[in-house]
Formats: sequence, C-alpha cells, structure tokens
Amino acid sequence: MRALLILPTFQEALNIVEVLDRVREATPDVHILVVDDGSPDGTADLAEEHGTVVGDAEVLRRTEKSGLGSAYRDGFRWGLERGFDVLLEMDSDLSHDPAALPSLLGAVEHGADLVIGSRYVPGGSIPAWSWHRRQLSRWGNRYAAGVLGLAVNDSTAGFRAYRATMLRQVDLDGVAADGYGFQIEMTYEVVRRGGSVVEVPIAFADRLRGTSKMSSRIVVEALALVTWWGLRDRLLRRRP
Ligand SMILES: Nc1nc2c(ncn2[C@@H]2O[C@H](COP(=O)(O)OP(=O)(O)OP(=O)(O)O)[C@@H](O)[C@H]2O)c(=O)[nH]1
Ligand SMILES: [Mg+2]
Repeated sequence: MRALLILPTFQEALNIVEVLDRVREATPDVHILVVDDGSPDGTADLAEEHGTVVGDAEVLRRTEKSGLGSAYRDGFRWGLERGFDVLLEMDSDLSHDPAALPSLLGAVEHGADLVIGSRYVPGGSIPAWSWHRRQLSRWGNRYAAGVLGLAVNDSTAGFRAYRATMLRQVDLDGVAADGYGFQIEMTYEVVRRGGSVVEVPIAFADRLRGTSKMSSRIVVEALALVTWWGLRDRLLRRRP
C-alpha cells in the first residue's frame, strides 16, 4: 500500500529536522508532505532542505495560518489526487513518536478504515500534564463519545491513519471544525459511514521545543460543535 504522511507545521523550525529524520528511520517507504502555513521562522525552507536529505518528501506552502483542520483537508486532497492508499496524520512537535507509524499502518493493512494512535486504551499514556489539562482531555473525549455515540476512547487524537477509500467518501468541503473538533468530526464521519475504527496504544509526549498553538477558542469550538451535531442528529434520527 502506498502511504502518505501529512505533517502540518506552524513555527516548528526547532522540531522539523528531527521529525523528518525519525520518520524516515521508522518508515523508509512513506512519502512525506509537510503542510506549512507561511511560518515566519522558516520551517518550510528547512523542511524542503532536509526533505532532500531524507528523500521522498516535499512541502506544500500555504501563505497564511489557516488552522490545523484546513491544513489536513488540503493534505488529504493532495494525497487523494495522487492516488495514495493510506493517509497518515501526525503532529510535527515530537509529541507523537514516529516509531509508532508502522503499527498504525499495520492496522490499516489488517482492514481498519481509521486507525487512531490512542492515549486512552491499555498501553497508551499521557505525560505528566496538569490536573486541569488531563481532565479537559479525558472528559472532552467522554463527552464527545457519549453525545455522538462513538465507541472510541480518544477521538481528539491527531496521530492517525485513514484508508483512502474511506476518506474519499467523506465530503471534505463540508467538514467545518479546525482543532480538536476536526479530529472528532472526522471520526464521526467515518463511523456514520460504517467504517471500522481501531485504536492502537501510543505514548503521548509533551512538546519539548517551540510553542503550542492550542487555544481556548479551539476547545470551545469543539464543545459547541459536538453539542450541535449531537442535537441535530438526534432530531434527524441519524445517529450511528
Ligand atoms: N499548517 C498548520 N499547522 C498547524 C496549525 N496550527 C497548528 N499546527 C500544527 O499542528 C500540530 C499540533 O499543534 P500544537 O500546537 O502542537 O497543538 P497541541 O498539540 O494541541 O498543543 P501542545 O500539546 O501544547 O503542543 C503541530 O505540528 C503544529 O505545528 C495551522 O494553523 N496550520
Ligand atoms: Mg503539540
């Protein structure tokens, strides 16, 4: 199966070189697409330069910061147009260990439509987050699963693999959310279409270098959208 790894970046100059090295070490065969939103720190130039060192890598340059969901949607379209069979997602801040990529790919090869690198299944872990952040992540996931009827423990996770035939069925232009909400929305779209979701355990690490782009706006967006989808689909009786 031909696999494309999409790496969204905004201001990841301190991480991108190590990310590319470790991805190539873990998966000699995946094609890499960095989707950069005009990072002022020169991430795109660095990625392009180091991409030639690790090979089979390129950069999709977008002009302004337009959000994670939008970066992934562009990356998905790019990969589907070029006929890739599997589309992988991973953060570019080393929170996701590239060494887990083969286990995500393996689960797609065994038949899954969506594979999630999950912090909340046996064997998975989160770092020593503050009590507040842990509760937010855990209860946010429980809320989304309850409201949307998802049998998924970590629907906000951004370490994923999609089977292309499943992704083609999703109307990407109709996907509205951007941050955590984007990951939940995509999970919901797959489940609603009868796709199989498999969670493989991962150890999530805290970002060591560079700055977070997480914001309270992203959390509020996710909560509001999940509530809206739940109400809408209860009324329309189209919950999975
Ligand atoms: N292209 C693009 N990438 C983005 C954008 N926002 C975030 N990213 C990337 O998406 C990934 C996840 O963003 P983070 O800032 O690490 O968000 P987070 O993981 O929720 O927060 P931390 O745990 O604090 O790191 C990183 O690789 C970012 O560089 C964006 O608007 N455009
Ligand atoms: Mg991060």
